[in-house]
Amino acid sequence: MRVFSLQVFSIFIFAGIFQCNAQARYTFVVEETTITRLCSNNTILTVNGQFPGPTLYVNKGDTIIVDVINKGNYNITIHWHGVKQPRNPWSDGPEWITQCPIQPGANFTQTIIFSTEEGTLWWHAHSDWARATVHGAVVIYRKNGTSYPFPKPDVEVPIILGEYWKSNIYTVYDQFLQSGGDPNVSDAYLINGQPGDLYACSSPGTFKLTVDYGLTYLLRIINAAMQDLLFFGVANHSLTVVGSDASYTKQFTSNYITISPGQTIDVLLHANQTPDHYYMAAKAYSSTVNLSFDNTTTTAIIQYSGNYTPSSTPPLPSLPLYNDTNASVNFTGSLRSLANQNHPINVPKNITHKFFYTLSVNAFPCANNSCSGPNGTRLAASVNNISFVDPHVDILQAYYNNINGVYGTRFPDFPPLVFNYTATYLPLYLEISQRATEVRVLEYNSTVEIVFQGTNVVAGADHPMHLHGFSFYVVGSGLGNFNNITDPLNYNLVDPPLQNTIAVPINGWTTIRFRASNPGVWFMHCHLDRHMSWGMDAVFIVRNGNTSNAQLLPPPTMPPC
Ligand SMILES: *[C@@H]1O[C@H](CO)[C@@H](O)[C@H](O)[C@H]1NC(C)=O
Ligand SMILES: *[C@@H]1O[C@H](CO)[C@@H](O)[C@H](O)[C@H]1NC(C)=O
Ligand SMILES: *[C@@H]1O[C@H](CO)[C@@H](O)[C@H](O)[C@H]1NC(C)=O
Ligand SMILES: *[C@@H]1O[C@H](CO)[C@@H](O)[C@H](O)[C@H]1NC(C)=O
Ligand SMILES: *[C@@H]1O[C@H](CO)[C@@H](O)[C@H](O)[C@H]1NC(C)=O
Ligand SMILES: *[C@@H]1O[C@H](CO)[C@@H](O)[C@H](O)[C@H]1NC(C)=O
Ligand SMILES: *[C@@H]1O[C@H](CO)[C@@H](O)[C@H](O)[C@H]1NC(C)=O
Ligand SMILES: *[C@@H]1O[C@H](CO)[C@@H](O)[C@H](O)[C@H]1NC(C)=O
Ligand SMILES: *[C@@H]1O[C@H](CO)[C@@H](O)[C@H](O)[C@H]1NC(C)=O
Ligand SMILES: *[C@@H]1O[C@H](CO)[C@@H](O)[C@H](O)[C@H]1NC(C)=O
Ligand SMILES: *[C@@H]1O[C@H](CO)[C@@H](O)[C@H](O)[C@H]1NC(C)=O
Ligand SMILES: *[C@@H]1O[C@H](CO)[C@@H](O)[C@H](O)[C@H]1NC(C)=O
Ligand SMILES: [Cu+2]
Repeated sequence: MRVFSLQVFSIFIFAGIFQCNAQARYTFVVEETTITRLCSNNTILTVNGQFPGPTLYVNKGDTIIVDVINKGNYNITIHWHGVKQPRNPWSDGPEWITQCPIQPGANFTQTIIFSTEEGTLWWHAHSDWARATVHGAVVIYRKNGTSYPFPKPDVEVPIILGEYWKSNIYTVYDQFLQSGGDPNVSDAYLINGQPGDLYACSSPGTFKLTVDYGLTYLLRIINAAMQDLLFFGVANHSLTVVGSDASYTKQFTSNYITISPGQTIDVLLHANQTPDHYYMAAKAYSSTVNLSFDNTTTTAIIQYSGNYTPSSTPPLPSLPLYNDTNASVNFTGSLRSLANQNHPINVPKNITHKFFYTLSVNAFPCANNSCSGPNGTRLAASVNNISFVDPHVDILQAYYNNINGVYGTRFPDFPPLVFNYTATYLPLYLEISQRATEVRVLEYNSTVEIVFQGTNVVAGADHPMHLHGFSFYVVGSGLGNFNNITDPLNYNLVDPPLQNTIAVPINGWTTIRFRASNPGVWFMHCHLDRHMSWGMDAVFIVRNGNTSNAQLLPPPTMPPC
């Protein structure tokens, strides 16, 4: 299948001034493609036949158009992860939240409005589990005339960490829904679409980055995995962190990074070691008790150019143990905004809405204990004990057109029951949640603080929480129960990181703040796909403000429900 991406140059007349605006237009053809990995053929959904999909290169503040054409056999939607899309939820992408899916044979023209983002983001499917293979990088360059807040790297490379099943992802997904248990663990992790040398039959195609001694490489790392936080590192090289989620950070150096599904981390790698070949590697961080997980390691190669005799096998980085929560929390807690004159921060201080959201895995009784969850139960997940149920008409359309009966507006600000959230043993009645489609309506410009509290109901886990439509400041986090007297005293209001995804630590808490200055319907969910599918989701409706630039843009032609 040939693919064309074309540039359309248009002239706008704006406020009496002629502006020559280069508005790029791209075509994303979603289609089935057969690939061979781990010695077996597999038919997967791809964009433009590429896996991972095409990288989008834009400049800060651009608006681009993407024609998404569904030539596959499944419903699809595309989400631009971390792109705030001011006033334009129409093109955000989560199915049943802002649109009905693009059905096979149909198409949808999406407008992607970039604003303050600068650095690395990504795009991915937001329909069932199609994002396993339908994803790609988004590189957002700084505006012309500005410079990086670090020495300009010589070369820039997207590094997409993926998670792969040898079987069709829809088979895995259907079985997961039907059984009521945890999904089958994946067969491999991937770096730029390849598992690497530590798996059988994988060497052909292993990603290799050839480096020149003395140069600096900007690795734009994206965690596109479905179910796991990952540790990543490069043998013998330290990594200098400079950004996360398309926002710059204070620089710090580490031998490894922890990266959540949904998150991006930009690091500088200085090619300053003895010329040789070295592995970069990623593997899971998984600390949930008794949860099986894919404990394999994916690798790619950093190869110095020049004439030398390389060591017989490349050395591997030493990464933290799979259950090393301190290593995970320590890395994530080290992220700090630049918070300087060129990159100021704007943390809301006058909070109008304080929410406390518990994040739990749940378990429902199942007839004859015949489901595959613990003790024959059916697993679920919830926020404030509500397991979100997808409606059959999208919430944005229902809100915009005043369609009744699609959703309720009673999402609770506090959990219905107060208990020791992180106790080792909890009574079984806490395992049942309420299934509902509830949203929280916010007035324009509300200032929101959310304390996410992970619970040990059924089993504690890390929850990478992702908010659409906004970036938020992460002002605090800790292990155990949040203490509403003492913990706020330690909030960082000076240089908190600005993220769109943040891992709430296992049996711990995280506090975020944002200003609801983007009207629309915005999804918030755990970015572990099993938790999202089980209902660890919430929706904000932000109403229009009074001024015209605080109101929703008119809808484009949306896919029919
Ligand atoms: C994969 O498909 C190719 C082309 O159809 C075929 O030649 C090859 O034998 C298949 N490999 C496996 C492992 O099934
Ligand atoms: C998109 O769908 C519309 C309506 O079915 C159709 O008229 C149009 O040709 C399609 N465009 C493409 C590029 O497939
Ligand atoms: C940036 O500006 C320089 C000098 O003004 C110009 O040569 C270059 O083409 C510009 N680059 C882009 C991407 O606009
Ligand atoms: C990883 O998986 C292998 C094979 O199933 C098993 O032997 C090993 O104990 C596992 N390691 C961890 C840390 O779970
Ligand atoms: C992590 O796993 C190792 C090996 O499986 C075990 O010895 C250790 O006690 C575990 N650490 C924690 C904090 O659970
Ligand atoms: C991370 O660990 C280092 C070394 O133990 C320590 O100095 C630092 O304070 C820790 N940072 C966080 C955020 O926990
Ligand atoms: C805080 O915000 C509220 C609501 O917008 C406003 O009425 C109040 O004056 C603000 N307080 C301060 C100290 O800014
Ligand atoms: C909550 O449970 C944890 C873990 O069992 C325990 O350490 C803590 O003391 C308990 N807190 C309260 C207030 O009971
Ligand atoms: C929203 O709040 C910001 C910051 O206080 C203020 O500058 C802006 O005017 C407000 N917008 C509206 C429409 O109230
Ligand atoms: C399974 O049953 C045992 C024994 O009643 C109980 O201790 C355990 O908490 C149950 N697990 C779940 C997840 O319900
Ligand atoms: C603070 O936490 C305590 C104990 O969980 C609870 O009783 C109280 O209502 C909380 N206060 C606020 C303002 O949330
Ligand atoms: C696909 O989308 C259509 C239109 O919204 C919907 O009616 C149908 O149920 C969807 N199919 C699946 C499997 O979700
Ligand atoms: Cu989760």
